Amino acid sequence: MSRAKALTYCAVAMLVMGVTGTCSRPVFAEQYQVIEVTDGGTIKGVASWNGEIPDLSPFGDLIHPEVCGETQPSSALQVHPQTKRVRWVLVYLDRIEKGKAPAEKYWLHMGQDRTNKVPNTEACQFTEHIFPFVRSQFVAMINFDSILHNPDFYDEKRTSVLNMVMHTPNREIDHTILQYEGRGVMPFQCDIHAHMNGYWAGFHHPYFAVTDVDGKFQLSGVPPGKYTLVAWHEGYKTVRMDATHPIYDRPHVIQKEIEVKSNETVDVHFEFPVRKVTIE
Ligand SMILES: [Cu+2]
Repeated sequence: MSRAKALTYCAVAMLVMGVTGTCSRPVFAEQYQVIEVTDGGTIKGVASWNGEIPDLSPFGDLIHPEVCGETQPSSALQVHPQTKRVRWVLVYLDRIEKGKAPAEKYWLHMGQDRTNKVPNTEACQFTEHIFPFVRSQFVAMINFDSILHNPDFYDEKRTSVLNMVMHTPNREIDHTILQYEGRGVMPFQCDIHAHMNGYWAGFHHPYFAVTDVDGKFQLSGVPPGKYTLVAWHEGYKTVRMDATHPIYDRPHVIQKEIEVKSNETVDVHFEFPVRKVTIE
């Protein structure tokens, strides 16, 4: 029962878009208790695209082409051309009060790790383009590139709540500043490099995942019960520019009611987009 040492976090009414407030206001607080989950089930599945795949223009005229290259693809919509699977979908349980322990820390990597200790890193990119974490835990950031990146985190009103200047390569910086900031899935960006955009979300529980290049996700160790499972994909149509950074239209969100049974697996299929979007 070591895990049953109940950690109770001050946390948030998770991902209620548009809700404001801080953790010190109990009306928005939720509590999460870490328990030993011995009979948990698994939720797994895929996200796929239905219809024509919009062709988003890559970013050109990049600053620091010697590191970043001449162009960079848009991360706003990545659909595999053959399988039509969708990457970068955030899948999460809407509410859960008891369950497995979170990770000790949640990593946001940027740049290319030339030692390959961290897989799938790329120069001038956030490895975790979609960056969920558990608010009670450390957020750890590291920049592998020889040039400066500054992850700038915005809240739901698009006010900067944390601007980290990462000028020293390979130096880890841990903090908990985002613990009480922002509600919902919110943007972050590198202010220097227009193509470096992402989204962050602080949860009070660790039941979330992001779809991989094959559109797959998995949540394990889920206590048996009924849940609302949410799949969130960012908007991908540029509606305006903020300096050199594109601002996209509203996200595509799907909810499904599911039941998890002891030691069983629930298969879920999410199909995007949820509405027709025309890209000129
Ligand atoms: Cu940058």
